[in-house]
Amino acid sequence: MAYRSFSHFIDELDRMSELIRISNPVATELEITELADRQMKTTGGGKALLFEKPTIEGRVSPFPVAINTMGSERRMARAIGLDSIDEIAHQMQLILKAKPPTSLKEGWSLLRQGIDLLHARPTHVTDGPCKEVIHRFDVGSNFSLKDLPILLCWPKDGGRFITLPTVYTRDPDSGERNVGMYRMQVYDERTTGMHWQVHKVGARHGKRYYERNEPMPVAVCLGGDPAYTFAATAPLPDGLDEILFAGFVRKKSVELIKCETSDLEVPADVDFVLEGHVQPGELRPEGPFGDHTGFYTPVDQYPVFHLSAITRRKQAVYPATIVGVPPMEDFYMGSASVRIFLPVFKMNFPEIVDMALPAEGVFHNLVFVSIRKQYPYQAYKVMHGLWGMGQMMFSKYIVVLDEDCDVHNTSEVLFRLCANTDPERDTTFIKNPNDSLDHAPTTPNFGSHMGIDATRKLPSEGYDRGWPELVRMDDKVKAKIDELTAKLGL
Ligand SMILES: Cc1cc2nc3c(=O)[nH]c(=O)nc-3n(C[C@H](O)[C@H](O)[C@H](O)COP(=O)(O)O)c2cc1C
Ligand SMILES: [Mn+2]
Repeated sequence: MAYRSFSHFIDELDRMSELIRISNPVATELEITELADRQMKTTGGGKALLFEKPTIEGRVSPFPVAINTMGSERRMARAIGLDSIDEIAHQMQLILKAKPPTSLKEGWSLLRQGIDLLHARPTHVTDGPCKEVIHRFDVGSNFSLKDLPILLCWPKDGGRFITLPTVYTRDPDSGERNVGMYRMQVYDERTTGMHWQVHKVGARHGKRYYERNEPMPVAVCLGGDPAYTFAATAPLPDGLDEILFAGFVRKKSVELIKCETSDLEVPADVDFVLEGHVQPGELRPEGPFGDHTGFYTPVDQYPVFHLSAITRRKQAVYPATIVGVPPMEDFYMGSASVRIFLPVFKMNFPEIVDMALPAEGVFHNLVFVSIRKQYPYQAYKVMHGLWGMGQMMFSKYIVVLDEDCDVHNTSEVLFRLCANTDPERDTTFIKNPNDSLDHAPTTPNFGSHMGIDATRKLPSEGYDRGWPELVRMDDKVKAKIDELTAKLGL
């Protein structure tokens, strides 16, 4: 199912009793964060919030703010039109099984073709809701970023940040599109930062424009079908178009429309489009920002985005999220990605049973993976494989467990880890790139990573003491006691 608009999705959340409407004025400066953070810290992710009267320096904004709209398992699934994320994971699996690939590269190309065939190809339109109001700065519009209810998230942030933008760029050589979520610090009415980190596709496109010394057209969308927002965060390989992927997950082709001041295309039903360009070589201090690591990321140099126009719906809703000490909304977005792409991991590593990136590890810090172990040192093979796959390269700690361990139960994982490991024997350290936001490495962007083999050890691994058995009750006794407790009403 696809949504006609971001408001359509918000109405759906309301119908599901997953939304709280707040009609009191609430400040975009810190206050929305505090209310949203309390929801995000509620077990299961709390509710989505719609601030009907957000204020900007005391003035009520004409645009409501929606936040935490994907911040629970249920809302995340509904955001891409599903009751459960597993439906789409299953479809990915079917595509891969239709003609089992022999390599990861072939797997991705198969997925691309499969996704393309499942009526995911975008269509092109010449009019749409995102053009209901057009503010072009070259013809004197004085509408600006100051008119949007952009949040000042945390007390020590360097300014206001657009926190849920989808950033559209093109590879100048191949023409391939990319959509990524990169936060944007507001510098003034028409200028923002562009926080694409060095490993991301936006940065790679940017580098090619710098080398060609050509201004880089960039368009940023806010709102519309939440499938676009999710697709922009998904760890797709470079070259797999997020718009194709969004069309596939929502089972409806995306309608694209040309920008007013560049020839980039964006979905016609989004709430706001910020059009503009990034100038080759121009960098500006960005940050600090209360980040998803739970810490303020320090000031660093990033490209600058100059706006040339804003187009929008008449009744636009401004989408936002906050990041900070976990768990936050992005945990549910990341978990959905892990579930959807688990079939791809399993294709490459058939021994993988399940995988979890617990909230405490903020995606890249901690990975739990369970495997069906057959041969010595298989746990190490899996770690090394994962460290070589896309954004999994950032994983600081990978813990490999036996197939009967529930990796989504951190307490069970810690029990296995403590009980099953000899620290020196069962760990390995490697060198790999680190997430740019990671403040722990001595130098940014690279460092050491640790793998822990918490699986049972085999005699063929030199363990000849006979691995003990886990203490478990008999199934027969369990069944009998189930009956008894039911009878006793316990
Ligand atoms: C709420 C949120 C904020 C994010 N902010 C950034 C950011 O500022 N910079 C960045 O490089 N990645 C950020 N990411 C992660 C990227 O969106 C993610 O790595 C995505 O897969 C990148 O797409 P790409 O491979 O097309 O570049 C953010 C993710 C989320 C969920
Ligand atoms: Mn991408």
